[in-house]
Amino acid sequence: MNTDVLLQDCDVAIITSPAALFYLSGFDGSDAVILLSKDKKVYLTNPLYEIAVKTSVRKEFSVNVLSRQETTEYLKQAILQAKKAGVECDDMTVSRFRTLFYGSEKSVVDLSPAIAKLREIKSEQELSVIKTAESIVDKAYTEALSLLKEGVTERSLKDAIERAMISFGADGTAFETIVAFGENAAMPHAVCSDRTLKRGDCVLMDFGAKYKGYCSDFTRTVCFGAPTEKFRQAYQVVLNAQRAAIEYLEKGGRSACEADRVARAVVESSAFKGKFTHTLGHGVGIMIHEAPTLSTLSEDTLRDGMVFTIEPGVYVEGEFGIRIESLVTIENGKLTVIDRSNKEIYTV
Ligand SMILES: [Mn+2]
Repeated sequence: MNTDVLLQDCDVAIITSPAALFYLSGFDGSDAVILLSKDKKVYLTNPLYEIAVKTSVRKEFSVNVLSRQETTEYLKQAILQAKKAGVECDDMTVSRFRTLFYGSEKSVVDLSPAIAKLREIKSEQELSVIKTAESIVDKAYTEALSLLKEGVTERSLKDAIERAMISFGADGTAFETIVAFGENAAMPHAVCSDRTLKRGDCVLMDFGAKYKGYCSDFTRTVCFGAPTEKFRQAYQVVLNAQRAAIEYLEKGGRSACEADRVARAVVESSAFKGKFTHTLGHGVGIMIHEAPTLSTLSEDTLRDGMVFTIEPGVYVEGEFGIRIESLVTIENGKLTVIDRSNKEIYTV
């Protein structure tokens, strides 16, 4: 991997975030540090990972097994010898920064934006892993639908979805699964409870698989029993909002802010004005939320190799919430929707 861009403004780059460690080396053992300079790529780890690093860290790195104390000394020396040192400001704690830089008058370069820029463009191999991760959630969703019965609790459905993901090959969950029934779904980030499923409830399910270090992300909302007219209307608004964003991208539109705007305009011109209370989407990769950002304030341009969500929603307090989330990518200038599950209104 070409990491030259990280040494553009500094002569030593200190990498500490688990996501960047994994991205650069293939392994993110806790407390590891990568140190990059013009002629060296060093992976510092502690004795807990001495065996694991032999097979997991890419061969371009020289591995150094050190205690925590020794790592600190090693980094301090490297910083002293450098003119400018780069650190990940989004990751490094103030206390660690103080320990490493105390007494030195080095200027510090923030590497977080450059790393985000590297990570937002996925290689073919990364893309293929993410597609597999999303195919796992498609299968788990089919299983989840078969479990919707009167009296099932949010918590038990959550458990079943997570077990299904594992049984279909996931290494774990990409984030805390959301299962919300009826009025609970009006909270976009609802926490699972023991609430039981009743006829007339909506069922919002938002979940993702972690697979080979990469995340997937997926949301569907279905009806348990006949939907009210209001729900039906709101559902169509959310679906139309998602379609508007997808059509914009299919026609070659590449402004993240414009994608958000066209989707939001559908909701704002409906009876559910003001009820789409979050951003349209986010990049997905090693982390569940990463660059790019699809929002009204985003300045990001959507490009080949990016993987991101399109997830409009409508939330009506005390009644229901609806979100439809797809994971998409741009390949050779064309938009591909990665998830395959049905999005039309669905009644169990
Ligand atoms: Mn999401």
